[in-house]
Amino acid sequence: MRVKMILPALTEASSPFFRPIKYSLFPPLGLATLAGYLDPGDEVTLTDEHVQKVDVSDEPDLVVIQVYITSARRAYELADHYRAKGAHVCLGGLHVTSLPDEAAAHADTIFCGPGEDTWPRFLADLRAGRPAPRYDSSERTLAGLPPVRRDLIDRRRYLVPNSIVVSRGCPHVCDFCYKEAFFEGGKSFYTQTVDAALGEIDRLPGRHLYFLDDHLFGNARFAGALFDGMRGMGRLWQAAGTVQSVLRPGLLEKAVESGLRSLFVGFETVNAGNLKEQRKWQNIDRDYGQVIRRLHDHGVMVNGSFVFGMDQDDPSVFERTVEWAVGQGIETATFHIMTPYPGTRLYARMEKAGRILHRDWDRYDTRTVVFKPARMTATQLEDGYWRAYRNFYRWRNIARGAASKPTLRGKARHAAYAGGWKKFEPAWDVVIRAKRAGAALPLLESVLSGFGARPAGARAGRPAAAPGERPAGDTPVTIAETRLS
Ligand code: B12
Ligand code: SF4
Repeated sequence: MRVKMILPALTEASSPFFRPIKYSLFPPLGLATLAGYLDPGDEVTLTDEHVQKVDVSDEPDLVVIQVYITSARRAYELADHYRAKGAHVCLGGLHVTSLPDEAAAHADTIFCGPGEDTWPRFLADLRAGRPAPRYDSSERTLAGLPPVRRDLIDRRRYLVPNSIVVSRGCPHVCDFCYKEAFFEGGKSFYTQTVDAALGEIDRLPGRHLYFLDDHLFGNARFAGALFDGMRGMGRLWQAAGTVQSVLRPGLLEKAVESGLRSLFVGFETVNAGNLKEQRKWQNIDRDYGQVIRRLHDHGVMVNGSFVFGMDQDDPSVFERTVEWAVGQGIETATFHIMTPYPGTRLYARMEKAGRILHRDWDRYDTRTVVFKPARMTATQLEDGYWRAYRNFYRWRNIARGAASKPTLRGKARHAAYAGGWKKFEPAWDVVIRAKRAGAALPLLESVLSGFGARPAGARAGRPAAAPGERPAGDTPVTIAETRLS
């Protein structure tokens, strides 16, 4: 069987004019996972439109497309094209799960939820000549997962070819998050076995890893055993974690010893009221400053994630957030405009209140306002979002953040990491066009490792700061107090 797998891109990512590095970071892991279930005799190709053109002149038997909200329009266009040519077209992924009826109009078969149970079932049905129009996932396990078909990925095109997920979902229930809707009908947080995860890590070449798990630290027992197993492997890794998990005693230390050097942390907002509204319980009353100090004390760089436009935000939120983040010495920040994805509780709430402005999914890209904000205009929100990015990444602010690091090496690492993402975009564009994003990986590794330094917290005999411990005279600041007004 000739199988064509496609990860379509949103318009910006395939633009002939300018391509941000973020679209050349990670390969299409979801599709490479599904490819693992195909037969050895199947002829399979995997095209990631973020980094290569889709050749639509071929005649595959089966077309498999992963649909995100921002790439839905393009996904449907490709699906219609291949259906007209007689291929059996499968659509799955987050957006299909949110709006199955919309997707079904463009597919022979749709898939809701994760694919590990439904996809092998479909393949068996297809080979038996009776494929169903819809499959809903209900059995949630990663046991017996076949090896991810990384051989289908052109590693040179990605800055981070070694992306990996060892769990699915998250134990929390934030209102704006995709995950409750996607995992409906079964478990919404589960992990591989530690041995299987270590086995997959072992198969990855090179040194650097990026865990794309929603919450790698979500099951402390699993995470602790994983980090123990990784110790001594010589890895250098990045991941995402919650405020709460950073404060948990012991786990961060193990992570650092096994190679953690940068963590994406969902702070989300500097307004405490927003956290209650969004049911982000795990962040409420946490000392954000302590989280950052603890990470920095262990030599872990912080990518702070912030969402603008929640109902407690007024036009002062942008400056207050940037000022707080720079003052804390956060190395990189990712800002988002709050975006109600269909299927989430946030969307239902907004829709009921008549606050959804349009359903043009292309613009549900977290940079465009798609709902009516409560305490500012849509223009104020969008302008403020861009201003926050510009201000956070001004050289003056990068220098201020770097100055907060105690050593010269630490200052240089901060400046190189923060500057590297946003100040050299034209250089990234050239590298991407030359299909050589992977060539910059040694540079990333060098910066992450602090140019060869061992992080303070990982040094033998030097106890790392425990949660609750703080330098004398340093006043605790909880999220409620981070308001600068
Ligand atoms: C890595 C990542 C990226 C990477 C690369 C994406 C990639 N190569 O796949 C980059 C940086 C490019 C990116 C960009 C964006 N992203 Co992104 N990203 C992720 C992240 C962190 C991990 C994705 C991943 O690899 N998961 C692991 C694999 C194993 O799972 P999976 O891909 O979901 O695949 C499984 C199932 O979905 C299913 N499945 C998927 N497709 C199909 C098809 C069939 C036929 C079947 C049977 C099953 C199936 O089976 C797979 C195995 O279980 C997710 C968070 C998340 N947990 O999903 C956000 C996430 C997908 N991103 C999101 C967003 C909003 C964006 C951006 C718009 C952000 C922005 N402002 O730029 C852009 C645009 C994306 C686009 N192209 O349209 C949202 C999507 C919301 C939505 N409803 O679509 C998420 C969920 C983050 C969030 N919490 O809000 N992203
Ligand atoms: S902690 Fe993150 S991944 Fe988990 S539900 Fe909240 S937003 Fe989603």
